Amino acid sequence: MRPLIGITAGEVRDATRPDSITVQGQGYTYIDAIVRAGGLPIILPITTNKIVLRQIYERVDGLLLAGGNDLNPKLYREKAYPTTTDFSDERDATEIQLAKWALEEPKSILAICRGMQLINVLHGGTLYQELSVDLPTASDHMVSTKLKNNFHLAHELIIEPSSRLVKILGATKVYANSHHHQAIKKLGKDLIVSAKTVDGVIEAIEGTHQSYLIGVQAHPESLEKEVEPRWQKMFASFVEAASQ
Ligand SMILES: [Mn+2]
Repeated sequence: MRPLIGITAGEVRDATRPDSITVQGQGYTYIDAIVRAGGLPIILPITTNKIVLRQIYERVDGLLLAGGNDLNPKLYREKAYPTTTDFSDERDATEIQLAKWALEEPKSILAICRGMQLINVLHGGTLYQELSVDLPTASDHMVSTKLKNNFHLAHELIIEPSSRLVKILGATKVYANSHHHQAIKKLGKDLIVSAKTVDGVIEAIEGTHQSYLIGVQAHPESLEKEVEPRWQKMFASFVEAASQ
């Protein structure tokens, strides 16, 4: 049997229909990347019922913390900027609980975009709420979103030679898209920075312990099929680690 990879759900709202019920779901790209990497993808629902969540958690072999909306800044003891919007306390609470269990056990974790920010906050780190305000020297990290292009190669990541990521990808530089207006400010405890862009923005992190914990700020699940296939190795390494 292939390992079962739980992908956290996002919330999708139909703004044109105020009466519509919020949908839980996740993009095809995450599902397809896990299928290609040899895993069995399953979308984990947002629920505040801890017993239900725990029983779902126990069935999965690996946890993929997906991208999405901003985290509630109260999680890192800050008030929300006007541009920090659309946060969901239910989604935050669900993912924090899943990540805590997976870190304790440990189970393999791959954390993408918002997921990487959540891992950092969970380790006591903080975020720049708005890069254009808090780090004006940085390049535009919303460039791929503005171009409406998930396959856009926005910038090169410079990968730390001693990192796990460099061994996995077999490269010290790799291209990525950029869909984030927030980024890691203070790095959390027991984490290392494994990649940055030339402007100093943290683009990947990993855990210092033996267990598999990798976070990336970009959306490599949109690139791994053909645009930057080196990212396939990261998904494959995650699925492989989850199968152990
Ligand atoms: Mn970026």
